Amino acid sequence: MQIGSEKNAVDLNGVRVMPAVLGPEEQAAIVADIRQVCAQAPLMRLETARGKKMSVRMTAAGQFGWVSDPRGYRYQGHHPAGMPWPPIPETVLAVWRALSGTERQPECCLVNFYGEGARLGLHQDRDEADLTQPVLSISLGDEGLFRVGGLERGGSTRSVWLRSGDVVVLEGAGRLAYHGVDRIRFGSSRLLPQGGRLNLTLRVVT
Ligand code: MD6
Ligand code: FE
Repeated sequence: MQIGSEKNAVDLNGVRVMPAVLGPEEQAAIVADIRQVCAQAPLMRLETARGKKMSVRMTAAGQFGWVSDPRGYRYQGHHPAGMPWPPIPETVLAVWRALSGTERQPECCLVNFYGEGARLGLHQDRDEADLTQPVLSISLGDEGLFRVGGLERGGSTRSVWLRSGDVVVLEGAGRLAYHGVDRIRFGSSRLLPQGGRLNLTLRVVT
């Protein structure tokens, strides 16, 4: 797999945004693999701890998946419907190896699907045991408006449109930055014939 360089990387409050890292063929190969993941471990709309259904649909691959329900949120070793999470596809692992900058392997690939109108509120990724390990995300399909703040809620934020093939890494000073997706431009990409945005986040959990 050919993975592009980081020469156009931009820094957003310590968060590394790398535009156009994956070409059309790499993107299509990852989508095909993620379709298999979703066939084995179906996408679902999780409930937040406050009992509201999220607009983003989620599933996962790897030893752990991230789940949320009225009992709270956590990593767990199986899909809420009972099946094990499928392995992380090799096409996705290749992106991690090329760009994460760590020797450790990801233990979770969280799969987020944004249909029309879906969004993801500002949050920190802090449920992992070793916060010196990066989190890497791959954007596929429709464009999404990614908002990045600082280490506290309520500070100033900056936004960037993430396009299909872009990669974001949260590491170092940016590892605990607040971030979220305000909205997507539904139908802006033809990678997913029915529209929508896929975002994969890879993490070391333990
Ligand atoms: C998204 N991304 O782009 C949501 N988290 O749909 C994330 O929540 C995220 O992009 C950790 C690291 C990178 C990310
Ligand atoms: Fe996140």
